[in-house]
This record gives sequence, C-alpha cells and structure tokens, in this order.
Amino acid sequence: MKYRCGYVSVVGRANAGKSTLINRVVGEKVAIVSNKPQTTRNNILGIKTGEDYQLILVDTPGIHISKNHLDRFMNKSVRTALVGVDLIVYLIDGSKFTDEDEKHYIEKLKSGEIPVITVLTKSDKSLKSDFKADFIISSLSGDNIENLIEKMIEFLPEYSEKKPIYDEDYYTDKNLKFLVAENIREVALKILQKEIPHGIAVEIIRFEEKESLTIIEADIICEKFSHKGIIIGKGGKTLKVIGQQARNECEKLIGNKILLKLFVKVEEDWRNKPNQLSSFGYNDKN
Ligand SMILES: Nc1nc2c(ncn2[C@@H]2O[C@H](COP(=O)(O)OP(=O)(O)OP(=O)(O)O)[C@@H](O)[C@H]2O)c(=O)[nH]1
Ligand SMILES: [Mg+2]
Repeated sequence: MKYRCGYVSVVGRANAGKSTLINRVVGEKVAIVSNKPQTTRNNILGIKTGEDYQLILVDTPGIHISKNHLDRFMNKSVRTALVGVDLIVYLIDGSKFTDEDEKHYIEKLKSGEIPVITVLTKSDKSLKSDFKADFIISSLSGDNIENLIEKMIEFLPEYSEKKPIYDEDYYTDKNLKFLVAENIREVALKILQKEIPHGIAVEIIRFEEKESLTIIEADIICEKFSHKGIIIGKGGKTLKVIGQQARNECEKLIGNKILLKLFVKVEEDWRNKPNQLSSFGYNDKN
C-alpha cells in the first residue's frame, strides 16, 4: 500500500482567504474567518484524512509589518510554519492588484528549500491580479479545490504502510476551549467596527460540561476603557447581540445547549505586554 502523509503551510497576506480555504478543504470550521485583516493569530492545524493519505494544513496569520508584540508573535508564527513542512501554498487574493512587494516575497520563498505552489483565490469575483499562479480557485464556490487537494497530496512523503500522524477522526490540533474562544472572537469581529476588533482577545474563564448543558463564561478583553463602553453598548445591547450570536455558533460547534456568560474587561495596551499575550493563548505552545 502507498500512503502519503505530511504538512502543508498556507501563507499569504492578511485577508487573502487562507482560513476560508482550509475550512473548505477540511470540511469543518477549523479557523475563524472575517472580512477584517489579521483575523488569524495562531498557527492552527486543519487535518484532512482519506483512505490513503493524511493532509495536515497549517493555517497562519497574515504576513504584515510588525508593530507591537502581538504582531511580532504572529510573524514568528508564520516563520515557524515555513520550516519543516513538505510544501508551502502561497495564497493571493485574486480580486486585488498584486504589488511588487508581494511578488518579491514570493520569489524569495521560491528560492528556499521547500517547494512552493502559488494560488490565486476568490475566482468567483472578477480577477484583478496579473500574477501567473499555478492554480486559480474559489473557496466559496469550490472551484478547482479538488485539483488543488490532489496536487498538495502529491508533495507529501510516501510510506509503504498506513501511517497517519493524527488520529483519523481529528480535524484540528486545537481543543474545544480554544475553538469556543475563537468563535466568540469571530462574532465580536463581525459586530464591532474600526480599530476595536484588533485589540480584542477572548479568555475562557469557566468551561463546565454537564449532560444536557455546557456552561461557559468568557472575558472579552479590550485595550482601552473607551472600547469597553462600545462593546457593551447602550443598556448592554451590543454585548447581548454578541452573546446571542456567539451562543448559536458555539452550540453548532459543541452540539449541546450552552449557557454563555460574557464579561468585558480592560487590559490596557495588552498587545504590548508579553505576559498577557501568553495568558490569552498567544505563546509558542499554541
Ligand atoms: N468571494 C470570495 N471571498 C472569499 C473567498 N475566500 C475568502 N473570502 C473572503 O475573504 C475574507 C478573508 O477571508 P479569511 O479566510 O479570513 O482570510 P485570511 O487569509 O485567513 O485572513 P487573516 O487570518 O486575517 O490573515 C472573508 O471575508 C472571506 O469570506 C473566496 O474564494 N471568494
Ligand atoms: Mg485567517
């Protein structure tokens, strides 16, 4: 028997559609998605297992210029995802113009030791990029996704016996608590505007699974006192909407009824404080 198994890193600029592609390939919501840049903060594995292969995709934060400690952590996560993998998939937003900086970056990646496949995505929209990519796909319509999956599998090391790295029913390396926190953050990203979403972290402070109900309490951390009032909203209205939508998302994820309580906490300038980054899950263990 021939069995292929290994790692593929998906990298590219913020908002290119990396997480959407991984969710599409895996067929589960592994990573949260939003129309705001810098949604993904940690490297997250999305695992697709077939009869004769296991394809482990590494979702990464968007490549961008570093500003604060959180940004640096995110860039470091991208760099770790560029070593020890079998293939790099560089994703480009096809609905936008591709600038010289990005083309340069791709050339640099290609001169390294790990093979690189370039992919233009969002082909369901009108293409504005002139980049000559190896694949043109749409993660929304599913266009050309199967071909890309086949190609990625070709790059994985081959074994003569079935040798999956992860249990065959795992689709991610993250636990339920992490996924719940991320789903709450996704709803907050959707509902909140301007600079607030970038300064938000979610920390689960209680996670209790009972037979017919899961009790979850979480802090939404923001970095300024003025943001706290906006997140709560008039008479608590905004926080209530976030809570309702987050509960729906998390119930889908957990498959159980949830009692969700959200609190808003201010940790001034937390994105610049290494200790706090770590306590919110932004450390090398994640
Ligand atoms: N029309 C269209 N939109 C897409 C497609 N793929 C992703 N998007 C949208 O593009 C936006 C960004 O998608 P994400 O998957 O969060 O992008 P990302 O590269 O993971 O972004 P970061 O985590 O911030 O680096 C979202 O609004 C997606 O719905 C696609 O194939 N077609
Ligand atoms: Mg992402």
